[in-house]
Amino acid sequence: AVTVARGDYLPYPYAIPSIALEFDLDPARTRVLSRLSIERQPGVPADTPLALKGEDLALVSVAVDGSPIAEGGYTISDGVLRLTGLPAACEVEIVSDCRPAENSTLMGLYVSGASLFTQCEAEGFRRITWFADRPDVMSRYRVTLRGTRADYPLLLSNGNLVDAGDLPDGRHQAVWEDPHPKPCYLFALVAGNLTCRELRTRTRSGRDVLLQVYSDPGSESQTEWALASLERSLRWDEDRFGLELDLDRFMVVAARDFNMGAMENKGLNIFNAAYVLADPDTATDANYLAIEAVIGHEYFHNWTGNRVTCRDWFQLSLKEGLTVFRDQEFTADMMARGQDAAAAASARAVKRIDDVATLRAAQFPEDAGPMAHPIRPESYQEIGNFYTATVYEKGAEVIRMQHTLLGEAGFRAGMDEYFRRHDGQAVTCDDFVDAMESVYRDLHPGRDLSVFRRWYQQAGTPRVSVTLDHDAAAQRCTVTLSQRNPAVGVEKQDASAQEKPPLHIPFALGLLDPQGRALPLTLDGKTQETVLLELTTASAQWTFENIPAQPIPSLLRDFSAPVIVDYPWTDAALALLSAHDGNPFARWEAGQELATRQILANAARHQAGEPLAADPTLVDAWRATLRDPKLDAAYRARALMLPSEKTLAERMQPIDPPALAAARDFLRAELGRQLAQDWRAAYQDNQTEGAFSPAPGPAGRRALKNLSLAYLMAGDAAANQALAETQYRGAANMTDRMGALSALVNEGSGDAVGQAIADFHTRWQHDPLVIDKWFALQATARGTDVAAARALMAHPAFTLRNPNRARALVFQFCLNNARGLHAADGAGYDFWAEQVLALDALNPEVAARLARAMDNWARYAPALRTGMQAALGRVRAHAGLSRNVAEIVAKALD
Ligand code: HT7
Ligand code: ZN
Repeated sequence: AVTVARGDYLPYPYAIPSIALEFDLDPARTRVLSRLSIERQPGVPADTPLALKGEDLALVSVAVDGSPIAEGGYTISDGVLRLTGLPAACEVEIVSDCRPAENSTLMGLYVSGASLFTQCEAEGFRRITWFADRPDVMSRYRVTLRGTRADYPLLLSNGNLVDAGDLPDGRHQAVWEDPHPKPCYLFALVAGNLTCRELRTRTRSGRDVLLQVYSDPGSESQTEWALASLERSLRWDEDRFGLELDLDRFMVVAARDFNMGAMENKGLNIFNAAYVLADPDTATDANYLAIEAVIGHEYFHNWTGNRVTCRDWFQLSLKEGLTVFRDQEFTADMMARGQDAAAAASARAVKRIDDVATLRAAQFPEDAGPMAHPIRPESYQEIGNFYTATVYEKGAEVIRMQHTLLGEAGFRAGMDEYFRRHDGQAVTCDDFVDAMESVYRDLHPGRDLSVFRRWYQQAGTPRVSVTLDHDAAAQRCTVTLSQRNPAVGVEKQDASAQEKPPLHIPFALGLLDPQGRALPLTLDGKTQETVLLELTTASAQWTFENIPAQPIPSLLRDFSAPVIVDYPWTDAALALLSAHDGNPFARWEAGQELATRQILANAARHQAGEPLAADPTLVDAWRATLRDPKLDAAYRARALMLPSEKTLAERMQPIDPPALAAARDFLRAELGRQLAQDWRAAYQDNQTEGAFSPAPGPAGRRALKNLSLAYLMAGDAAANQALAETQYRGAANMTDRMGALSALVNEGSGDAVGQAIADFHTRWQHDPLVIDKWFALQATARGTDVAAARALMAHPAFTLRNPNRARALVFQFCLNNARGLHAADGAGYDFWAEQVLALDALNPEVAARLARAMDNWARYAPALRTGMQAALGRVRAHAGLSRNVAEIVAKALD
């Protein structure tokens, strides 16, 4: 396998300032004519070939300045077309054919339903035409689309529609011009019969713009939220970052078959329909929230990714980490708007909790396993494998730390400087930090971000240990922070690199007195309840005066850095923080830590065959939170949820998922039983009446109500099943219907369970996104084993070809049903291997994501480890494996 290294970057020897593309659209065979203006870069030797990449293309002809080049005048090898002896400036015309209907990879030009779509990031454009398929080659595009009106009444591409009309042969055509030079990964076309919802609005500089959302005919009633989210995104980027839409028209198109969430093609975003379509009957509150976030994310890419793009794919986090940070802030601002200070702080904490929970469940394991990589990777075999939680979510944390270090105004000044320096360019992560550092140096003379830059080159989650020395006589408390950055993943193979240099860690700290009151802390002449300690060395100390008694520390407030904190907590201290910490994030964290300790202790008891126990400290803490009238419902729903099995697994060595699941289930049942009255009260108090709204208030009430139902069912299913059945039947929205169905499927018994499953299917069989929910719920249900998963796969509605459907069933089973996957007979591992191979034959990118389910096999209990390793070995031995899956399994086994 060929490994691409970050250090091997060389500029492309030719500029391609413009490209004219002509498509004769036909699902069986689409002909693409590409006319490239070519200019050799100054200083490049004249005999340097023009090298263009192509994949699964049938070449028809090549011409230079109008003269056909015969075979022999060019070479094709290893997917590269090379032309030599070109004049310093010329026009190259290439005609080739591709086969969209046969393209199951969903990269390049492909068929979904009756429409044609494209996906070019990262390296899909080479499946459309021969080109310099790399992000630093930027061109102006003119695109002509030709097709039959019957099949393709709508012909869309990037930019502005400059011409349209009928053709003499009965077809019609549309001509699009994008005024902004762009890399080819941002090219898009859509052809089909789609319905459109649109609105006109005015940018803050007074330009009229058209916003459009396209989707399948019949789904027009489901696009209102997406369009409104798009308008909110436009306003937010103007307000918070001063960034305005630079196009007359911005289109979002929903595709039923899509490898990821969405794609930010310039002016023509293509979305997975799951992140566009919503109405109260079919979409949950979580779906509404995700749609707003993804619409925002893709819209924000228009500046962070499109106007300023990546020099090479190693810089992916330049656009993705930054844009995730921007979408997180957008959601937080939307959740907090219109609220008083306390409610806004709580709403922001809810968003932060959700993001940190995702990071811990998805990124921490990645950073501790064989695929560990810095947010700016050093090498790859297949770039599609590096659209990871590390590049996206940890990348966002690295941007957030810069925001924390610079403050809101400083960060905004850094962003302004970044755009002033680099608008229209393809740049690196270093260029971004340079812009931020220029502001940081002004704010903190004599300091810089040189240590901070290591976050871009070091993999692994740092550990920060904290000690507190209280001097009662002097009423002084000294806080010591020490960091460790041990080798991870492939680094472990290098004996000389076992410990990496220290990082620049912003560490937000508060101290509470024994009654739980905040202590004022003085740092750098300022007195505050939260201080920001900047740890830039292996260890450092800070001393705080006027601390009469041993304080309780509130550590890493708001999760100010993506690290693991080690501190010798007592349960009593955690209970106090969980009841009193003035920082809502840290308050949530204390409760989670308390629960984590109890679950881990019970998992150990389970392994030893001892009886499990629920400590009253936790039950009391949960009761206090549940009853606290000052806490809003959305926050309580997060605070009362137990840590996920994935987060818990990171704390167990070796990992034993069945023991963890047993311990977590036990605690859930105990909390459900012992607090039954309180859950019942919360269930009653948090009913939502009237017209449905996905706003944070009602969504928070539904979250707490459905959590209460889940606890009640876990505590005593027989006593509460009628409640779940009534809720299922009477549900006025999908959140409540799914909440009830989930409680029934996971905890219920008798005919009512099967009847509810059947009823749900009958009601929603016409809506693929709802049927995905139906599959996912059953795939992750407590009783679903491999045989049940296989039975679900035999359902006529199941297909591996549709990524959403594959994700709903196969991925959900392999990634979120630990009991099923880790069954003692190894059947789960056989199932996984079989599905990876079946998917790989269709769609390597999606298959490689499933392949990652075995990443951390070496950290599992011995009885499981051998089966996981053997399954990986079987996949690796399979002939004809894609580059995508081969890289994942090789790294897992090496
Ligand atoms: N920038 C987009 C990445 C993406 C993608 C990558 C590989 C294969 C298919 C893909 N679809 C979209 C998504 C984003 O981060 O906005
Ligand atoms: Zn993105």
